[in-house]
Amino acid sequence: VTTQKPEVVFILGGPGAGKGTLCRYIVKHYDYVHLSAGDLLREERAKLCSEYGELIETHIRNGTIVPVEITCSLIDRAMQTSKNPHHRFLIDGFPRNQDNLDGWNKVMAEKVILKGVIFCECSEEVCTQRCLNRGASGSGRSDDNEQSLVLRHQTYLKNTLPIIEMYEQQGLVYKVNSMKSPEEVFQDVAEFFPKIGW
Ligand code: UP5
Ligand code: MG
Repeated sequence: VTTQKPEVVFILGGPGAGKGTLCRYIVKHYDYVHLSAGDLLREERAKLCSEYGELIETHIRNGTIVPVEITCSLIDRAMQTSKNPHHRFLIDGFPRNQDNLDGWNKVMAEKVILKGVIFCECSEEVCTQRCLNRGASGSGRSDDNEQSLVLRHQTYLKNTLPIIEMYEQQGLVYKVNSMKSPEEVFQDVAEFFPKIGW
């Protein structure tokens, strides 16, 4: 019924760990909507009328994190305009730091049910190589270069890992080794996903 709160699963992990790829597999098999915070920010940046375009681009290029008010309102809007009648969302690449977490807790946490956090574990070397390969094959992403990747990984270690650890203490984290092939990563997730999602 319409009063039912949306269910949310966060997907976290380093830059290039395979969050987006895993989400694309999950939505093929389960009734979830994939919302990538990074994709939402890149879409917002691309709008000519956006007042945040330059700010977003600076953060993306430097691997730093956009203020939560911007990101959270994009996620909120995307959830509200989604046509999924079951209201289940994979939120990919968020929350990435304490500011993100505080902002989410303030405006969103009460409106949803957080079912769990999938943590894609992947070495820095593999993450970086994946993004460099993607850049070399024409991703067009302004952060798929060596300089940005060093910064992205630093931000991940310093700001995002503590958020994952906090969720881990709450018993919400499901880890997956995302250094395997995409199919294998999905198979591993499929083992525990029904425990999270239903
Ligand atoms: N690939 C994927 N899985 C593979 C596998 N199992 N085996 C072999 N190859 C695999 O994959 C990356 C590449 O690796 C692809 O070429 C893929 O084919 C291959 P992808 O699935 O895209 O990995 P993902 O973890 O999603 O990598 P992404 O680059 O999107 O991660 P980031 O977390 O760095 O990027 P995001 O878009 O989330 O954020 C970008 C920036 O936006 C941030 O640095 C930040 O500046 C900003 N941002 C915020 O400020 N706030 C937010 O809330 C979110 C983002
Ligand atoms: Mg991604």
